[in-house]
Amino acid sequence: GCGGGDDKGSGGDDGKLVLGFSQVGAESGWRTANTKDIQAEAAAAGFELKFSDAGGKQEQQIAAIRGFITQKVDVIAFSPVVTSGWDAVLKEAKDADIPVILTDRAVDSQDTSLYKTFLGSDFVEEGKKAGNWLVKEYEGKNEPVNVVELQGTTGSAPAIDRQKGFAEAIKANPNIKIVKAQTGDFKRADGKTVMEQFLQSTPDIDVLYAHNDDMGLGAIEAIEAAGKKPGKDIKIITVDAVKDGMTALAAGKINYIVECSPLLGKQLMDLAKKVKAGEDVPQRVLTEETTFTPEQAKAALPDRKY
Ligand code: GYE
Repeated sequence: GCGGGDDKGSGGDDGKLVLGFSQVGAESGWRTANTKDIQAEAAAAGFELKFSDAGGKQEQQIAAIRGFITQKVDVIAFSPVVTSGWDAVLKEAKDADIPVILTDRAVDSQDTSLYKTFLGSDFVEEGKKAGNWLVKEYEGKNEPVNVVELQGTTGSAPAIDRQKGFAEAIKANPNIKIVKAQTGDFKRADGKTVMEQFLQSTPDIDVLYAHNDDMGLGAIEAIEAAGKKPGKDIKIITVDAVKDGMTALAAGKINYIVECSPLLGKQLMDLAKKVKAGEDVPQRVLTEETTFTPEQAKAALPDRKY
């Protein structure tokens, strides 16, 4: 640094806080919006951002984090692709005295001193909101309701928790049955191919619950190709509320979306500043979210930023 003794601890040559961020990949519209927001907010905060895209691979995330440790960045943040297998690299960061912020997704490490805080949504709650809507939709009816579930990346926190919350919400209604569940890896193309298989193997699907908008949008293509009407012949519930999802919701092809906000950048930069300064931060920082019906989507779409 060049500002004398008071810039000690700031890793950048020019005294800027250096943030190393390891992103999952670019699997969905949510992820793209999340990446853009983090880049924009890092610039707005005057931080130097070292951004690394892991292409959906845990080994690449671990390598990126090790790289950040070698480069002695001030703060490391990352969105773990899966929940397990992080203890060793988190221990390395801790031993190097570099604070870590979990962003968006959780890890299953028992030792919570391995990271400073976890910023992101409550995915169990999201799954519950999706299930509660479905229960309400079929209230007072006893006919069987056949649900197929397109799950997110296997072993990821949002896939585990959205499955769990949904199952809890519907469990008191034995007529509502999950007849098929498979991963579509949070991707549009996979959502389409898995839905094609569901449609071939299961003739009477009433409802699709997709763990994100992209998989739901891929499934809509498969449903239309099979000569059925998405939103009518098959009701569709998704999570995220990105613009493409909201557009399909407003058009009646999706029936309900549970919001999951990708705009974590501002809160992440504030937390990075604080952990760098050695200030206390809460162990858990939750994002505020809502839900959307088609009418609400129509009203919200003109101002939707992502
Ligand atoms: O819902 C999905 C993305 O971790 C909350 O990851 C995130 C999820 C999001 O691929 O679209």
